[in-house]
Amino acid sequence: MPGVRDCLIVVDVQNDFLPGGALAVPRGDEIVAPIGPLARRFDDVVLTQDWHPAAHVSFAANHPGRAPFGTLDLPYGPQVLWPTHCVQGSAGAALAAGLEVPHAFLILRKGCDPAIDSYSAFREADRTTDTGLAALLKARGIERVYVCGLATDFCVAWTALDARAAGFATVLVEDACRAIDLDGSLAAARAALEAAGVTFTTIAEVA
Ligand code: VGL
Ligand code: ZN
Repeated sequence: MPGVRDCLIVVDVQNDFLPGGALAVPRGDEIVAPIGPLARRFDDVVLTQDWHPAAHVSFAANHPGRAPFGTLDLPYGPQVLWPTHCVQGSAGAALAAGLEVPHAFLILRKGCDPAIDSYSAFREADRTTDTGLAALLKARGIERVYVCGLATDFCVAWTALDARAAGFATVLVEDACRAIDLDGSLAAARAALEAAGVTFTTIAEVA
């Protein structure tokens, strides 16, 4: 049962990641309604919002001749190229209409730097730019982080791995996530999460 030292991070439950959206996660819509009651079990909830400028480096459209879902080598390492998604202020970037978490104390927007992607809510893809979230949670006395949302194998996994790296006990609420699963990315993410000591639970178990 979550207590005062626990925080739930709800990752990127936004229109563009739902069926019909620009970067649709299969069955992503299924988690929207259940996250409401899950989140009510936590006093502290953070929502994240993927929030890119139109000129963002992760958009295939900004690299002439390159197609979505390929990989590009950037100064910070390999970057998957995505369809244009979650452009700042667009309808696709809005939080899903059925996401009912009125008590969330923070909406953390990430991926705002045109030159750096940020799957993780803690650290951008250059692996050095800190969002400040770990320090904020620690200042509020948080010791354990639960993570759910979209997509399991990208923003959820990177957020959970960085929560561990920042010293939080970390629990992934598996049935409150859905995956993109690009070229084995889900299996790879699961292996990395297990190796890092992230544990797994279900909505029903967070009683
Ligand atoms: C995400 C790819 C690109 C995610 C965000 O939320 O998992 N994936 N931007
Ligand atoms: Zn993105």
